[in-house]
Parts: sequence; C-alpha cells; structure tokens
Amino acid sequence: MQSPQNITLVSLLPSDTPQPLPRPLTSLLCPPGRCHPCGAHAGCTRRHFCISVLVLLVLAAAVAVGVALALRPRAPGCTPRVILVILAPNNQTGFLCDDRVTCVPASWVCDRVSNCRNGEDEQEQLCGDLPHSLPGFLVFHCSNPKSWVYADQRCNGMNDCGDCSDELGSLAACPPCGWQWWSCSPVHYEFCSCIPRRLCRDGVQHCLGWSDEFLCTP
Ligand SMILES: [Ca+2]
Ligand SMILES: [Ca+2]
Repeated sequence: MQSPQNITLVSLLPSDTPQPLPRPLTSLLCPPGRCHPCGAHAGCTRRHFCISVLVLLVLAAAVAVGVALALRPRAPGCTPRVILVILAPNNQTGFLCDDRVTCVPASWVCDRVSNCRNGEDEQEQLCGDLPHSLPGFLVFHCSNPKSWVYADQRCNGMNDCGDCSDELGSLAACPPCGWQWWSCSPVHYEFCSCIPRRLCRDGVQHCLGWSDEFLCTP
C-alpha cells in the first residue's frame, strides 16, 4: 500500500484519461504563452527564471513586513512607556501593563491599588522613590520645584499643584476650557481658570464676576 506521501494528483485521475505531466515550477514563472520547461524553448531563459524568482522574493518580503506591522500589539489611548512620549508629548499618557493591552491612567500608578493583572503598576521598582522612580512621562513638575503631580492631572481643570501651575501658564500649556467648562476667574481654590459647567446657575457664586450665574448656561 502506498504511503500518503506518495499519492499524487495524477494517480487519482481515471486510468483512461491522458496523464498530464506535472509542469515544472520554472515553466510557471516564465512569461505566459512563451515558455515551456526552461532551457527547452528559445523564449524562456535562465534570466527570466532568475528575475521572476527575485520579484517573488521581494513581494513575499513586503507581505511579511506588512503582516508583522498589522499584528503588532497596541493599546488604544495608552501611551507606550517610552516611544510615543517623544512623538506626542501632549497626548494623554498612561502606564501600559505587561499584557500590552491594559492602560492604567498615570494617577493610578503607585496608588496602592493593583490595576494591572500582576500588579506591575505597584511594583517596588516603580514606586520605591517617588517621583524619581517613575518614568518621566507620568510626572508633571509644578512651578514649585518641591511639588509634582501625575501627568493626567495637568490640564484637568483642577488645581492639583496648589498654585495652578498645572493649569495655567507656559509650563502646563493647556488648551482653552472645553465645552463642559465655563471660563472665568474662580472664587474657589480648587479651580484655576474654568469651572465645571454643571455649577452654572446653581444659585452659588463660583466666578468672581458672577458670570456663572448670569451668563453661563449649564
Ligand atoms: Ca494602581
Ligand atoms: Ca490639575
């Protein structure tokens, strides 16, 4: 009995059917209508064969690179620990867990709550000497050299530095108030240049000029 490796397409055809000989690979690579087994026809040369193989190798390499790039793991919305900070310093930053999928907001790192599956966000190497042990992109240094906040506390509307340097000035470089905020000079310490729009017309003064009660619409 034949082993499976010895079974060919030719042997499966009816016995009275003319048995076509398998075409050599080289004949498939030559220009259509011009060639038969290379070397046996004037239109098919070794040069054709080599050029065809070279083209196939280049195409295969291009496809392999494309597939590798498409399959590269990526976590949407999370800044990988080093590379994207250079490319997009104003992008929202986070800590990428070892699973390469879970993105932990900067202020959740070293907060004594494990947010990565294996607790990478709370490891001693990362949290042993705050803020120096943290990657630089997770930290924002306030104008007071002794103060720092997490990167996601910059431009979040709240006075986290205590002197509003995380919300105002060239150090923070924040965009204007978003649509959920109302721009004014707040009377409360917790805000800097915007107040949440939900505080408008609530019967309580939040802006120095009372614009939150007379101009702002929730
Ligand atoms: Ca945490
Ligand atoms: Ca802030």
